[in-house]
Amino acid sequence: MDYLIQENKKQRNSSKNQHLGKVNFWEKNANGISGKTTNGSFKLSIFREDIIRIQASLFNEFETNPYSVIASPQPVDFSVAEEGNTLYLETSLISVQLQLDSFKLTFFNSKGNLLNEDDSLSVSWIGTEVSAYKSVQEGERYLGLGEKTGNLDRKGKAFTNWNTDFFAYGVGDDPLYMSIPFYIGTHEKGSYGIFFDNTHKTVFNFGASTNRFIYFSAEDGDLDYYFIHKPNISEIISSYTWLTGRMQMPPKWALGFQQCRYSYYPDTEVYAVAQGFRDKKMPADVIYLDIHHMEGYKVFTFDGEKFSDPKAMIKRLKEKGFKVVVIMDPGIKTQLGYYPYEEGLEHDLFVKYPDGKVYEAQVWPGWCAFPDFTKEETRRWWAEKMAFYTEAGVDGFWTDMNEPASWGQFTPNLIEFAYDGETASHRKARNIYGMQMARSAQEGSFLQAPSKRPFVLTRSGFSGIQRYAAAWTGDNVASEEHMMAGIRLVNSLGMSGVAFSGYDVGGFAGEASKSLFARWMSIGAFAPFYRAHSMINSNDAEPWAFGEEVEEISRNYIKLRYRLLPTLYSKFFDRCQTGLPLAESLAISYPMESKVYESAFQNEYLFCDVFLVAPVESTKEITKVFLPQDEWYYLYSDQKLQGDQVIYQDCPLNYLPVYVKGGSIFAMQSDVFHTDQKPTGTLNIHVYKGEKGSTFVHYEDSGDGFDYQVGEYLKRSISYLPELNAMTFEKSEGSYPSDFSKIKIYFHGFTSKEIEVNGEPRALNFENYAFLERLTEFDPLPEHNHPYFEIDSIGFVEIDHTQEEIILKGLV
Ligand code: NBV
Repeated sequence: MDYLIQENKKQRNSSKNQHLGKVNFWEKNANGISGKTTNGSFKLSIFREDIIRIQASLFNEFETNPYSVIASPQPVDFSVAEEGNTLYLETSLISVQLQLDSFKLTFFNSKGNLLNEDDSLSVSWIGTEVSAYKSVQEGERYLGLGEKTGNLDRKGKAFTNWNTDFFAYGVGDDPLYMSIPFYIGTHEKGSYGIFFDNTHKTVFNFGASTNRFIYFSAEDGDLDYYFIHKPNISEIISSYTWLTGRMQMPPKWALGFQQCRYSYYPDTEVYAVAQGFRDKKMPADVIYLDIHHMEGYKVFTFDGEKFSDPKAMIKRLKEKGFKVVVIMDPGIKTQLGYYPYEEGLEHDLFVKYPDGKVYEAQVWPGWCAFPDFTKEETRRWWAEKMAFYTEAGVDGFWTDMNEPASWGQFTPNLIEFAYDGETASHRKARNIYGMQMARSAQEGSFLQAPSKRPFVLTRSGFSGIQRYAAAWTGDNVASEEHMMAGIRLVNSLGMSGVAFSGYDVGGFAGEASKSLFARWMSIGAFAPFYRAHSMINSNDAEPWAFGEEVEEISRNYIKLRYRLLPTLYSKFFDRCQTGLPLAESLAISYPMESKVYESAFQNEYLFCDVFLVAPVESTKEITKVFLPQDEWYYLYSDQKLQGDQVIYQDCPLNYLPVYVKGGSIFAMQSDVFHTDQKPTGTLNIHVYKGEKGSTFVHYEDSGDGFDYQVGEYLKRSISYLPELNAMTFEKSEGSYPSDFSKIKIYFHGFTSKEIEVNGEPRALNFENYAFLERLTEFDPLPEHNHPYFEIDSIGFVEIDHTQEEIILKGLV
């Protein structure tokens, strides 16, 4: 042990702030530079032109972080130069200046605009706690940080990352179940992202109780962060997901409506609920088995009284077009004779105290041991055990309580985890535990059903969780403010790499009013993950349990979701390649527009690139909506609205304010009642006149399995080119036989009566068109009637879905 380490050991025990010190030595290496300072070591590694990793430690070696980052440094041209007190490190997109006497880092874009700058305290320690202090740029706003409550702009607030089971959390509470230490800073001079790769408890303080700086800190471990810069926020998110991974294409059924309850039992009730959807002609794809499916809450068991023949039950559900998702909690009852416990003991698979005794805490089954999912053997063992469920026909897995949760909510920090190779205490391992459980569940699904795409839904997670699972926002509450808060949580998760997420529609805890449930069902139709769920001992909460009006509104929006499946599925495929969110906060495309951050408008988002959703409480009849620059069409009537204005919008319960962006294209199909049902052979393409055009890439495949990876897909770019008054359907790519033999194109906002199709003149046909069905007037009093919107006389043309290029001209 050299002098430096001896000295730092002393310092690390002190409670006084210790700065990294001045740079005494540096050298260039293959990916950047590394060196020594008075008090420690540092390294700047270029991962790509747009990503630089910054590491600093009080020791000579840096800690490895094996879980989140899956990318490695790419060969990149960069330059290094020393001039006076400054070291310059430059790629084509980022230039970093390192002040040698103070270890102060400043980041510029390629035009020399300052993006981000350390405060002079730069990198410092108090004991083991490491912090990076950053100056605040003029007008700077902070976005993202994953599953965090509060405002879209995080300015003025501090947040803690410490995965926490938080039943019925309040809309300002922190921390919740999942930690994603990645945020985006944005100001006049540009935007950047910072991912702090440290699984200890971390804090991000964006100016709470101080006006000098913002900072992020970790209880222990290195300062290890990635600085990302690209001109646009969406590109920054894409870069972050290049680093930490992207979701894998889910099975199509996971995009359908899902019904959950804590808990549906016995089997006859599960059938009744599933049959309810079919009888009521409400589309649905998934039904959940919550913890009552187990015997004494023991994972990998079925309660024989409640579910006498699970295999037969699941088979019958499948015949009705339902998939079954089962809950898995990590706690294993410490009961001799219960095989998972005995196997875990035998093969040393549980989390232990430092003296080797198995750690036990209480959860649903009573005293439990906890599988150490940070150990490969444990993940594999769990994956093998999952045969219990797949053999019964289960299709998807729901990992709950994986923070990990236990009664008492206070896990002793000394317990030890394998941390894949370097034993770590609970302080370092807690935040990563849930993600490793989800990983194991995904591996189990691959192992047990290799020809099916896994579907895992997780409550807890960390950066990179998107590779393994979809996420939901835990135990929310049936209230208007929670409905709105959930939207921000999902939008924030989207900015943090987790594209596939949602909230318990209707609210988990408490009772939703009729109107709240109806509104939530309509908003949920525009969420990436669409599931209704509710708490034990609460009223029935299926979409027909709130009376006829709510039932019809719910049916309308679920059906709209299913008709939109060609758009959703295509966009999911796209997001698997780009890592971008499906529900995009307006801050992503309009970061400099201050209206976007106002409390009245901060919940608005773009869904699937084309729909501006302006969520509104169910208690309102009229609401203010901010339409950003661009042109917009009110979805239901085609009323054209100029952007860059605030409008007053009527928002009766049966119409959620949704607008289509001018110039955009989306695709629809006929009604289906679950995703395995084939639509009629007509693909409906909707194109909206606008000054700017767009391209919609229509993607099809069989909806499950992996044949799409060897060419069994169909992909076709459909573009609207306003400058040429034209639309093009490029030649299709791939060998999947399309579900559609005809294309019907609806022209929204155009006045043409005749167009040209591949050079031949074609007169348009006209019809009235409605996105939602008319509600039945249950109340005979006319003043209680529901409004009904129809687009009058919209022009359309039908063409054959040949795989060859198609050109339409004369669109005015
Ligand atoms: O398994 C029961 C519930 C589940 O329904 C919910 O979605 C989870 O977030 N679970 C939490 C445990 C108990 C909650 C009171």
